Amino acid sequence: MTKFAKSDLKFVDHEKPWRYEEDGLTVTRGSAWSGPGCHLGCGVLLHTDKDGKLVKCEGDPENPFNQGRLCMRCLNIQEVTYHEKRITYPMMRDPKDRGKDTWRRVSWEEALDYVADKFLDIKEKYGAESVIFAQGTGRDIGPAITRLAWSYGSPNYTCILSGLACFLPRIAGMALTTGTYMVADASQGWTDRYDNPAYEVPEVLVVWGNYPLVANNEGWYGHWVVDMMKRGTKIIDIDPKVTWLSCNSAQHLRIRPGTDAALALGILNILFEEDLCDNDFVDKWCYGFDELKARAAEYPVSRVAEITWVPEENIIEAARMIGKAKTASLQWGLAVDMTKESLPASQAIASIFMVTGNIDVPGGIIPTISILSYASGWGGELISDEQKAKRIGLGNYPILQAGFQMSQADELIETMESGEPYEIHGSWLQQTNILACIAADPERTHKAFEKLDINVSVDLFMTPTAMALADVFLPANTFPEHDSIRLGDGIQRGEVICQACKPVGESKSDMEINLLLGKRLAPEAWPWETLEEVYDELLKPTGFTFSELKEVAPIFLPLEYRRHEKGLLREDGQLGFPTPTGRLELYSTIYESMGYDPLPYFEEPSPGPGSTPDLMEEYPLVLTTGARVFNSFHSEHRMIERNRSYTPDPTIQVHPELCERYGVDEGDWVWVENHLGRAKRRVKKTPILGTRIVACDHGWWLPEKDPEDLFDLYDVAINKLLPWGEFGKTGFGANYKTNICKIYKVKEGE
Ligand SMILES: Nc1nc2c(c(=O)[nH]1)N[C@H]1C(S)=C(S)[C@@H](COP(=O)(O)OP(=O)(O)OC[C@H]3O[C@@H](n4cnc5c(=O)[nH]c(N)nc54)[C@H](O)[C@@H]3O)O[C@H]1N2
Ligand SMILES: Nc1nc2c(c(=O)[nH]1)N[C@H]1C(S)=C(S)[C@@H](COP(=O)(O)OP(=O)(O)OC[C@H]3O[C@@H](n4cnc5c(=O)[nH]c(N)nc54)[C@H](O)[C@@H]3O)O[C@H]1N2
Ligand code: SF4
Ligand SMILES: [Mo]
Repeated sequence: MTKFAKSDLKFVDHEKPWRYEEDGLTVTRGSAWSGPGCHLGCGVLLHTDKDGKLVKCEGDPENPFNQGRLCMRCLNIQEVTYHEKRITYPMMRDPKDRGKDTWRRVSWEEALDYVADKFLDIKEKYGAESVIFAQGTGRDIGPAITRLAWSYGSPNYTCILSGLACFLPRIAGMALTTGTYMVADASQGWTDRYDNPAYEVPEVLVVWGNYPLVANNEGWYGHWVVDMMKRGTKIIDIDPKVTWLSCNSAQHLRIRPGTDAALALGILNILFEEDLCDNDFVDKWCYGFDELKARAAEYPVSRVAEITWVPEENIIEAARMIGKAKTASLQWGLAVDMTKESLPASQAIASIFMVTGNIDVPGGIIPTISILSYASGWGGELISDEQKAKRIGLGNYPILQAGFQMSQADELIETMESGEPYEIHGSWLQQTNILACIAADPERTHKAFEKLDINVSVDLFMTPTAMALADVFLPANTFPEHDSIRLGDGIQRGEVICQACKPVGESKSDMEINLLLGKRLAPEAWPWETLEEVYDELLKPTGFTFSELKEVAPIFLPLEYRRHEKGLLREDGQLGFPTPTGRLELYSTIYESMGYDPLPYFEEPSPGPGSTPDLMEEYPLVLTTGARVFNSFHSEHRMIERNRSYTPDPTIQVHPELCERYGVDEGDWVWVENHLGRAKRRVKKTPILGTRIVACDHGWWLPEKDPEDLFDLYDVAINKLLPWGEFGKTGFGANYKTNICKIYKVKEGE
């Protein structure tokens, strides 16, 4: 963790206090960095009436990150907060009744006592490792759930995502070779943003496997891309799909899904062949140049064009743009993670920006520093080494030991089924809708969890997951209903979430729920009585109390460029990067010590045209899934009328020529099928993906349908076409975006 004094921290001079009156309403300033709807933290102004009811949510113009901008999920948060389908009190059901709508209302006391008794009983009989604690995408949940798991004694904190294929592969691919995680510098570290004299926009920004305009992923906002374009930045967009951004890019590389590593190695090869590297930077700060050059030589542009479906001239032009730019930066996304060999892909992509000297410079890719790092959890000291060693996947995937705290999800599912090396008996599912969204092969996942003695779901709504599996439902609440914080996680700022309205019904915040259960499971680890005390404790290293932080947030760490030249990146104060060689490792000594290939490589995505030609006869289309849409967050918002109205049905995007070939038309319902399963989709006729690729949205279920049919989940779940167990050699990466399928019309009555 970065060392700093309270006086080092920077903040915005707010004109008004964190809460004030305006036009007969109370305005509460804060952030949305908590569920639902997002995992980011735009600054918000929450307006409540005299009865404490949330009336509207507006963007905070003083917040340097979003500068007043909000997207529809926050603008419409009040429809979520007051939705009639919210579950507002705890409920329980006989475990024999899983899948049946036989819930009964209970008190918090009864629900929490039941969970605590069950968990403590399992711990005594089988060991604490037999209960797993799973979250979905990162929100403010990190500290709450890790402390709960570790204070209870379970090392099995995870998310039920094959190959942990979201963000972690990119973090690992970069952190193991550079010693830190780096982000594109869009001036987000400066409170005065683009106006700061130290900042320069990059000449070129490569947007790779990402659509930030919709996703705003990992706290990196799409509107920044537009801001940078307005200031002169040219875009190289690497995406199979035609989008607004691709149409406004200098180069659009329409890549075949899952071939990003080959493209990156091809670009590297051109940089080497045409002498477009920053030789001085490479000499001083990179390790393994010759080895990488030799590896990249295996990827001549003709071969890369054939693999990636990107024309040779586009690849050459993109490489030259990057190589010749004063500064070139990288904003990458989920598509890099969501292919089996995602780690070498991210290693190859990151190397492009290392050999061109774009690291740690204004507008380039800059090392992140955290105010408080909860990315690695809260309360690691609470769990014994003996218990820690039992984490599923640790033995087989050494990278999990390198600062990553999650269990490997594929191995976990196998463990649940086989009882080897030990039996799993309980689950705690918090902020995650496993069957409808995150898990591969939801039917297999369903069976694996059905075997457990207890499943607990902490959610806002009755989801297919809770309906199918939970014995206890604990009602969480939305960000305007509670206080919370989130600091660090790679982004150099701290935000507070300030309660603005009365909680609906008996709902509670996730941290409060975990505090109440924590007191029952391990009281010595949860000595606090109020949430404010919890947050004061978490904030101690910043020197702020929670109530002080409310006034000044967001807070920023001071930013400097070229920290590697000043000895500011390594614990020992030496110059260079925090890697074993002190340099950016183009050839990874860490991978080598773990027995992995130290250099990046490309492996054909499987299944796919290059790896399973036999399957392509039956399933001739390449299928990518899950590209984000503005109106919903994963499986959320399906019951929120205004949001749902933009995408009323699950869709598949199909080229007009393909429509003709398969005898389908706009609006038709089709089955999307491969060798593993099928799901229903409605045809969206569009040329944006060409004639070899189709795309489906993810996270579908139909809250308007019968709960006992699991809201028709198994008709529409696209993850039925995805297996467990097809993940990368390192334990990271899976094929969520690189699949195959055929399509045919749904018959009447089906
Ligand atoms: N096919 C395919 N599948 C994918 C993807 C893809 O691209 N393609 N993307 C994957 C990725 S990257 C991810 S990260 C996962 C995401 O998977 P999840 O994180 O499981 O997805 P969500 O639908 O956001 O589920 C969150 C659940 O938490 C509830 N919730 C929202 N806010 C709160 C809160 O504050 N407290 C509590 N307790 N509950 C809350 C919501 O109601 C919802 O039921 O999905 C993955 N699934
Ligand atoms: N509105 C909204 N925002 C979200 C989310 C949400 O559900 N809704 N989810 C959040 C989460 S958890 C995440 S992880 C992020 C993800 O957000 P992003 O990183 O943007 O990921 P996607 O939107 O899944 O895909 C981005 C682009 O990759 C392209 N693509 C597909 N396959 C490939 C491929 O193999 N290679 C390349 N180069 N491109 C490919 C798609 O066409 C798409 O345009 O979004 C976050 N933000
Ligand atoms: S990106 Fe959108 S949903 Fe997320 S916090 Fe900002 S406004 Fe809200
Ligand atoms: Mo994600």
